[in-house]
Formats: sequence, structure tokens, C-alpha cells
Amino acid sequence: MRIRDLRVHSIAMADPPLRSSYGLHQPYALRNVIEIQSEDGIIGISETYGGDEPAKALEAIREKLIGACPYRLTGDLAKMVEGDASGLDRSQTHNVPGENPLDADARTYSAIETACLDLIGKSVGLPVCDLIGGRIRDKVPFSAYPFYKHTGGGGEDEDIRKDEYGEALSPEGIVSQVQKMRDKYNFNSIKFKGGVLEPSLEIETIRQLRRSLGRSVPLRIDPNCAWSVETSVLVGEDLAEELSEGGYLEDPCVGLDGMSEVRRRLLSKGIETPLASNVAVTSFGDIPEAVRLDAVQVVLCDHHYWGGMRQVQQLARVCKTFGIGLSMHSNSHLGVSLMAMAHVASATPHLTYACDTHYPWQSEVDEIVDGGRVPIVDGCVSVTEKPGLGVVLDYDQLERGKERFNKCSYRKRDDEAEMRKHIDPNWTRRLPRW
Ligand code: GKR
Ligand code: MG
Repeated sequence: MRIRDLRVHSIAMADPPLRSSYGLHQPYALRNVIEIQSEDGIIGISETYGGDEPAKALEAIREKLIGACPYRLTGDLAKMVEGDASGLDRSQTHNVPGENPLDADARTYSAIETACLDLIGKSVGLPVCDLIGGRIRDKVPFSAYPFYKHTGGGGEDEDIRKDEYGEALSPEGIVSQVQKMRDKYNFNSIKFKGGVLEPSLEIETIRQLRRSLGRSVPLRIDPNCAWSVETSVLVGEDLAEELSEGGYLEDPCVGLDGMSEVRRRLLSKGIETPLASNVAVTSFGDIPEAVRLDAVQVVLCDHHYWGGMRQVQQLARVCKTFGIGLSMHSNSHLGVSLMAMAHVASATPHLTYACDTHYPWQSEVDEIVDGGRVPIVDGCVSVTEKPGLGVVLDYDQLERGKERFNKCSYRKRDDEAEMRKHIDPNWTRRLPRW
């Protein structure tokens, strides 16, 4: 089988005004959707980071892809996945996710790998999870992902969307947001995005979540490096009970040295809350130091920037070897990405936490998967026997996504600029803020 065509579609989807230490989400989140077509007309698809740069990077390898064999991708594009373990700083701490130039190749490769696996799966009649080693779970658990949020449902002008969840700028607001999300999807664990309000209010938010949900629902908090080491230790102490039993403290502060210090100080007080990261460890090159410093006890994988699904499986093996847990990171996405995340999670034995997903923040109006939104039932996405990723594109919806992209002014994610536009004209991302 040979690849005959590559098509890259830049799309935009409405996104509500969610807050994080990066700033404020724009009214549209951007994605690139890839189609790889074989000589015999079978189409493999994938979804990746949006905007102009990722699209250009994909176009740049067109020549290498056309005529190549999708089964031999790693061989043909080996350099893109080798990464650089030579000590270069690969931390994403100061980059908006998806914008780190150092993992640009890994992101491009991942998008191509996923589409090739979908293509192979569709040509041989097997689901992707069963091509990459075989499923060990049919249902993949995901977490609710509450954010502090301003009023609004995203979109612009005549495309302004309904505000499904309303404003949430207080502990009570987050509790009611989580209740709504749980009513709809029945999530069994919570990943809460912090780094926005005073730490004391975020501590109170977690406490109220615990009171409303009980001990059986694990809680995690991720302030995206907004805290100093000192503040991270204080929060870790205050939330020692709430973040135990399946919870974790994710990227409380900047970098491996800081995380290591937080860990050491918490352990000295008998607090074993694991520290998780999706910014201090983003490549295999980061792992030796993370292990040496005992800085990270849970890595959040993400096939979109770790260089694909098989890299994630290898990461899982490495994590298991070092006694590190594995969870999964997410960025705003649609159903093609959700299914790719579910497939790799399904075939990764050492996945020790429910995965993150932004999916509840997007709506039916923007979904590009034929048949509409991928169901999340009892907090889980099912991986069926359908070939490939188990989904195909709805081309009318894809067209609408492209029209939205062409109409809007956004070409890359810039939460800082959005924050200055709507909330505070002088706002910049400061790490640490508290
Ligand atoms: O969507 O604002 C967001 C998140 O903060 C996202 O950008 C992060 O990459 O969810 C992510 C995380 O876990 O750090
Ligand atoms: Mg994170």
C-alpha cells in the first residue's frame, strides 16, 4: 500500500472563555485535521494542534509522504521521532501547549502516524488499538475538567454560542460546573484547572469539591506552574488529605528543580501526594533528570506531542520501570483526537489514572465526526470493533470548520493576548504569580 495524497484542513471550533495560568481561551480553538489517502482510495484521518505553523509543518513533509508506505512510517521518518536527548531544554513551561518549537517534529510525526494507523486499520478491518499491541481495556476512563470561566459559550458575531455551563469564578461556581458535567457524563474523577485565583480560593475550591463529591472521587489540581516552591508546599500541606487516594498535584511550580524541592519538603512532613507533570517532562530526554531528582511521580502523556501512539506506549514502559505513574494530558479537541486518545489508552497497560479531556467544552455544532459527538458514558469512551479509529469525517461539518477558520482572525493560540483584550490590558503571564 502506498500513500497517494495528503490533505491538511485548518479548522476552528467555538471555545468558551476558560481561564488558566496561560491566560484566557480565545472564542475559537484551532485544530488541523489530516487526511491521508492510499492508492486504493482508503482514507486515514487524525487531528492535531491548530493554526498556521502546524499546517505548514505538515505540508513541508508532503513530498516524503507521497508514495511512501504507511506501514514503514517510522523507518521513513525516523529522524522526526528520535527527538533530542542531548540535554536541550525541552520543557514547555513557558510555552502555550503545542507551541514548543523543540517538539514540533514530534507533533508533526504524531499527526501522520495516527492517520497512517487509521488508514492501515481501515484497510485491514482492525481497530487501531488492536494494531498497536491489542486492547487491554474496552472502556477508557476520562476525568471531568473544570475551569474557572467567564460568562460565554465561545464563538463570535452571529456564531456566538449558548453558554452551557455559565460563569464560574468562585469555589461555588466550580462545584456547580462539576455537578453539571457529572450529570451529563458521569465522570468518576476530577482534574481541576487552577493557577487563576488566589491559592487560598483554589484550596477552598478543592475542599468544596471534596465535600460535594465525597472521598470516592479522586481530585487533582493543575495550576500550570503559577506557584512558587513555597506556595506549592503550603498548598500541598493544606490539601494533603484531599489530593490523596488517586489524586495528584500537577505542575505546581516551574521546572524539575522546583518540583523536586516541593516533593522533598512534602515528604519530610509525611505527605506523599504525587507530583504530576505535562510541562517539566515532555520528552524522553527529560526523564533521567526527573528520576534523579524524584521531581515527578506521574507523567501526563499525550500522543499529540510525545511523537505518536507508540511513543506513548514506550513512555508507559519507561514510567513503569521507574515506578512512575502515567496519566494523559489534553488540549481543546474534537472527536477524532478523543478517539485517538482512547485507542492509545486502551492499548497501554500502565495507564494508572483516568485521562484528561477538554471534550465537554466543545459542542455538537463543531463536531467533525460523522454521526456527531463521541459518547462519553459513565465517564468512559468505548473502543469498539470498528476499523481504524472507529470514526470517519463528516465532510459538511469539516467544511463549516474551515469556513469558521477562514472567517476568524485567529491563527495561533494566544491566551495572553486574549486576557489583555478582555480582562486586563496589562496582563502578562508571570511565573510564579503566587
Ligand atoms: O486548556 O487552558 C488549557 C489548559 O491549561 C491546557 O492548555 C493545558 O495544556 O490542560 C493542559 C494541562 O494539563 O496543562
Ligand atoms: Mg497540566
